[in-house]
Amino acid sequence: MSNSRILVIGACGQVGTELVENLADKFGRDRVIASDIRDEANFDVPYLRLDVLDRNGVRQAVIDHEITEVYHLAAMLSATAEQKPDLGWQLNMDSLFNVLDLAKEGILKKIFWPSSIAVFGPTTPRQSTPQRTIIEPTTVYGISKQAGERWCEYYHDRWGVDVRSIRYPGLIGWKSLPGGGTTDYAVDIYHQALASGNYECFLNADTSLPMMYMSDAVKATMDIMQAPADQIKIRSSYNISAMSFNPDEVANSIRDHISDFGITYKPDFRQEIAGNWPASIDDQEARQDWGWSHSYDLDAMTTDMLENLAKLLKATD
Ligand code: AKB
Repeated sequence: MSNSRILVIGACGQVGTELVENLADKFGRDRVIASDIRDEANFDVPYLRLDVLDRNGVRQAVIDHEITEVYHLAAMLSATAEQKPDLGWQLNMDSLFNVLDLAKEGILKKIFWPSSIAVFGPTTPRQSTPQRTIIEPTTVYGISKQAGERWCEYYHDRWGVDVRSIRYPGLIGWKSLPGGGTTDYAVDIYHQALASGNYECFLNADTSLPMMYMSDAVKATMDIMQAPADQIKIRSSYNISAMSFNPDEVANSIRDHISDFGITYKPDFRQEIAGNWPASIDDQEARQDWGWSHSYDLDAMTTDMLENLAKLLKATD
């Protein structure tokens, strides 16, 4: 790994913001480049404006900066992709090929590309959803992630491409905001708890979904990329899991800190998306194959979220 040069594509997003910091801490600031479609961004590592749909631009950036590993995080998430299906499909699929093909040519040595619990659909067993099961997604985002998983495995099996992937659950962190996902409520709720003491939730009270604190998600991402290649037995995408909760449960966890926190429910189109996703995930293969483990449960996450967001609010007052 010591000679790796890393490019994070989609670095300004929810995962990228934290992953870049962690990669730079671990491998050195001169080994990591952050990139996104924005003109400018605030990172402690060099930043490159890059449109992941610009095939030649991506290729040139990888060659010019002698990149060996790409973390390709750019995607349109579930709720936005339902509003813009064509664009969602184009962004999520074409960008993946732009990166996979560079590895097929031998220019890139390793790729991380996230899939999602969105690959699962209404016909999938909802509780402890196994690694291998019925996969019939009903959203554009889910279909694009399912197709992406198949392509990753195909590129690995046919051309030996070292691509690694995990199926992210809903991700929660205080350093950045999510955008366009169905699980975004689980971040917004903490911000609103501190800002106003009330939250209007776009999912029903009892909609349980698999979730993960960002530090665990970043750890999973870095762990799978550093595992010896022969430990990565699944080249489509691994189930990973940390906790499951519904909006009522997260509200109760917040009430341990803010006793009069109030929540109301006004489900919108995202309820249907969430209702077709698993409530919990079986991730035993990730735990066995490359030693995945998580640290945060709901209450530990709530404590950390509220503490850090409160500090941020104070600092910006
Ligand atoms: C979304 O809600 O779309 C994402 C996901 C589960 O992949 N957070």
